[in-house]
Amino acid sequence: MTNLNQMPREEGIDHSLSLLREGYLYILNRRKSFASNVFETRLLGQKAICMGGKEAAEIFYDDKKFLRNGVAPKRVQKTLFGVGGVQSLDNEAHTHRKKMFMSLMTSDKLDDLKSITKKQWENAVNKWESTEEVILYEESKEILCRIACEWAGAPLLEEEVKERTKQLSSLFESPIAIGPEHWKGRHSRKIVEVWVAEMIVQVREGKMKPRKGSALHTISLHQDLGGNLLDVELAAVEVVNILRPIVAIAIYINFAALAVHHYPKEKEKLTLGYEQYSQLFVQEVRRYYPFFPLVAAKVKNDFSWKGYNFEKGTLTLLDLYGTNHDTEIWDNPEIFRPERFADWKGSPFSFIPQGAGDYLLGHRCAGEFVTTEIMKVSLDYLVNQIKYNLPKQDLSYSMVSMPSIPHSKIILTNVQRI
Ligand code: HEM
Ligand code: MYR
Repeated sequence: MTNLNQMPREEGIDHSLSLLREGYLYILNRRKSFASNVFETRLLGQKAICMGGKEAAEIFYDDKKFLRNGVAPKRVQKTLFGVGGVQSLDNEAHTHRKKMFMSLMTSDKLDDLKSITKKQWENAVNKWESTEEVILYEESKEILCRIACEWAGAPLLEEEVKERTKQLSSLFESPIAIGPEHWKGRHSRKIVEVWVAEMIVQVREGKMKPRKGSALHTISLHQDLGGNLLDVELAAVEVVNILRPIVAIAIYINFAALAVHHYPKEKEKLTLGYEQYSQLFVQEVRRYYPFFPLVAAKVKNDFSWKGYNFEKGTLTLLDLYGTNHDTEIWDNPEIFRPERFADWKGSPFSFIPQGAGDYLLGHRCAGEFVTTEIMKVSLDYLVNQIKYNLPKQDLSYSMVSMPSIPHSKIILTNVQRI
C-alpha cells in the first residue's frame, strides 16, 4: 500500500502531554486545525491515528477492521477495566461474553432496577431532610453503590457501604490520575476483586443464592465457548464491570443537576411533566457534558479509507466527546437544547457518549439503558420530589481532568420534599 496519500500529520516525537493538557478537546482541536476528521500523531511512544465524526465511527466499529485485545494501556486495565474482561475481547469470544452481559438488560430487569433506584432515593431523601449540607457527588455515589449491589444480587452490609463506595469509585476516578490517586485505584481494584471473587465462590458452592438472572448469579455460572466456568478472577472482573459503572452514573447525575441549575427554562419543562421530556433532557446531558473521552483499538489488517493507509497494528482513537460536538452532525452543538432529540433521526454512529454501533456485535456500552433509566429516576427526584438551595460554590468543571466533575461536587443545603 504505497500509492496512498499522507494523512494530515502532527509532527514531533510524542504528543501524549498535549493530550493530557488539552483533555477532551485534544482530538477536536486538531480535527478543526487540519480540517480533517482523521489525522496521524504519536501517542504513548507510538504512531497513532485519531478520528472523529459519524463516518469515522462507522469504520472504527467495523470488527473486520479493528481489534481491541491488548490495546488499553496497563494503567487503564489495572484500574478501570480490569484484566481479561469483555472490553479486551475480539470476534466470537467477544460476542459470546457480550450476549451474557446483554441478557442482564431485559425490560423486566430494567423495571426492577427502576424500583430499586426509587427506593434508594427515598431513603436518601429521608436522611437529607435532616442534614444541613449534602455533597451531591459523594451522596449519589453512595446511593448508586447501594443500587448496584442490590440489583446485581451482591449482599452489602450497612457498615460496608462507605468503604465499598470509595473502592468502586476509585476505579473510574484513577485511570488517568498521576501519583497516589492512581495507586489508590490499583489497590482498590485488588480489594474489590477479592470481595467479589469470594461471593462467586460461594455462589458456585451453593452457599450464597443471589436472585436468578442477577449479574452475580449469571456471571458466576456463565460458561465460556468451551463450556467451562470463567476463572474466578475473571468472573470477578466481569461482575465489577456491572458494579463500577453503575456508581459512575453519579457523574451524569451531577451534570444533570448542573444543567437544571444553569437552564431554568428546561427545568420548568421537566416540572410541567411534558411527556418524554426527561428522556430528551438526559440524552442532552449525555451529549453535552464531558465524560468518557475516547475509545481505543488497533488496526486488524491493512486497509485504506478516504485515500489513507491504515497499517496493521496501528493504535487508533475514536473521539466520543468530539463526535457529540461535531458541527456536521449537530446544529449549534455548544448550546444545551434537549429538544434537539425530539425529532432526532439518529444513527447509532452519531450520538456516541457510551460508544457506537451495535450492542451485541460490537463494544458499545452494555449499560446504556441502565444509565438512562437511573438518570431519569434521579432527575425526577432532583426536580419534582425535592427542593434545595445551592449556596455560593465553584460549579465550573474542567475540560481536561478525566473524568471531569463540577469542582464543588455540587453542595445542596436545606433539602426538603416538595
Ligand atoms: C463499555 C461508557 C455506564 C457496562 C463502555 C464504553 C464506553 C462506556 C465509552 C466503551 C465502548 C467501546 O469500547 O467501544 C459508559 C459511561 C457510563 C457507562 C459514560 C456512565 C456511567 C455503564 C453501565 C454499565 C456499563 C451502567 C453496566 C451496568 C459496560 C460494559 C462495557 C461498557 C460491560 C463493555 C462493552 C464491550 O466491550 O463490549 N461504556 N458506560 N456501562 N460499558 Fe459502559
Ligand atoms: C465505567 O466505569 O466503565 C464508565 C465510566 C468511566 C469513565 C472514566 C473516564 C476516564 C477514563 C478514560 C479512559 C480512556 C480509555 C481508553
